[in-house]
This record gives sequence, structure tokens and C-alpha cells, in this order.
Amino acid sequence: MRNSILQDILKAKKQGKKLLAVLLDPDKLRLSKVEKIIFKINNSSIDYIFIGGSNVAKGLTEKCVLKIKQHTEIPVILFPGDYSQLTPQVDAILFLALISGRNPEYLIEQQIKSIPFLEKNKVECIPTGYILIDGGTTTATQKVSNTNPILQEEVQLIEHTALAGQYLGKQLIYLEAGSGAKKPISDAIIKKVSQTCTIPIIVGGGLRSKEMIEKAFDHGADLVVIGTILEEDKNFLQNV
Ligand code: 1GP
Repeated sequence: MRNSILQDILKAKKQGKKLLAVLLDPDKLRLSKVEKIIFKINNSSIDYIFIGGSNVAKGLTEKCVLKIKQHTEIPVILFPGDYSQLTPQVDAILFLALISGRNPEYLIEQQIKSIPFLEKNKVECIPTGYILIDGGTTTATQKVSNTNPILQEEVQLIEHTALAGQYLGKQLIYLEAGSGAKKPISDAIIKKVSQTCTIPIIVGGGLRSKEMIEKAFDHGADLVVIGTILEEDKNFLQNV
């Protein structure tokens, strides 16, 4: 039997192996293009395919996952914008709590609404503290969740939020500048959070070059997520 995704991520962290994921948003992905995109992903160093978005029509995530799964063995991890995106064909679900925000809907309500699905379907769930940090644009997450991101200057607040997440039992911390961010998560934030937390750190939002990805890894990111750059540069995956 295959290891759980979380065990794989923990093992990679222990071995100092850095992980790279692509984010595919069902709302932006055309089903007819999936095969071509997955071909490129299969021929790259991508470790995981994240799937999810802030505004996805009901049933679309499942259609995308089924199509992706026809063409790859790379694990597919659901990164849901809300509980309606839950689908059983994924290899794991990031069970998110938006701990940077103060909206109970995204701290506990959505998680409760997920329970009927989780009771019915046996899918690995990874408790993840999701921290939205200002990336210089108003993100879809911010609008949908009706919460404010933490300012990049508030390094100590970000560090304490991440640590509180760890004490609450989260297994991963996701530092998110937002898809298409102008300012990715700063080196100082990544360094501070990765030095304080013992759990793996995911970093995403606004990373648009190989150098930026490497810099995030060098400062302590264990897993980096890229999305927008794949739309902007169709050949990007050949070089990472
Ligand atoms: C969003 O962090 C990811 O969660 C990806 O961001 O689209 O800016 O690469 P980008």
C-alpha cells in the first residue's frame, strides 16, 4: 500500500527534499486542454497536482479530477475553496482552516459541512492552517471569505498565527499570498515561520520564476505551489 501523502511530505522534509506542486483551478481549466497540460506536468519535476479554486461550479472539480487521473500517476490533492468541491477521487484533501481570518464560516462551519462527505468517503484529510498574507492585490480568497489578509510587515503576527495552528494540531501550514500576487511571501516571513514551526510549510502566490521558487526553498519552504506562471509561460515546466 502507498504511504499517505502526509507521510510522504514529512519524509521529504526529514530528508531535505523540496517539493513542487502545480495548482489547477477547475474554473479556469478547459477540460479539452487537460491532456496537454498533464503531459507537460508528467514530463517535469512536479510532485503534486493541487486542484481547487475560490469560485467553482458544482460538479466541475470532480469532472476535472477524473480527467486528470486518466492521464497521470502524480498524486492529486484537493485544495478546496468550499465544501461543495469535495470529491472522492483525489489522493488527499487539504482540510483547510483559514486561521488568518476571523470568519467562523471558514474557521469551522465549512469543516462541519464537510462531515457528511467525509463520513461517506474514505479520503486522506490533512489538517492545514491556511494563512492569507497581503500580496498586493485583492484576492478571490479575501473576497469570498470576507476576511482580511495579514500584512507582510506583521511578521510576528504571522509567526504566532502559524504556531497557534501547529498547537491546534494542524499538520501543514500554508502561507498564501494569493493567486497572481504582485508580492510573493517575503523571505523574512518564510524564514521566521519555518524556523519556529516544526511542521512542513507550503508557500504559494506570485512565484513566477525558477529563481523565486529556489529562493522560497532556500528560506525554508518545504513545498511550493505555482499556478499563474503556467498560464503566462506555456514552456515554464520544461525549466523547473
Ligand atoms: C494559489 O499559491 C497558489 O494558492 C498559486 O499562486 O497562481 O500566483 O502561482 P499563483
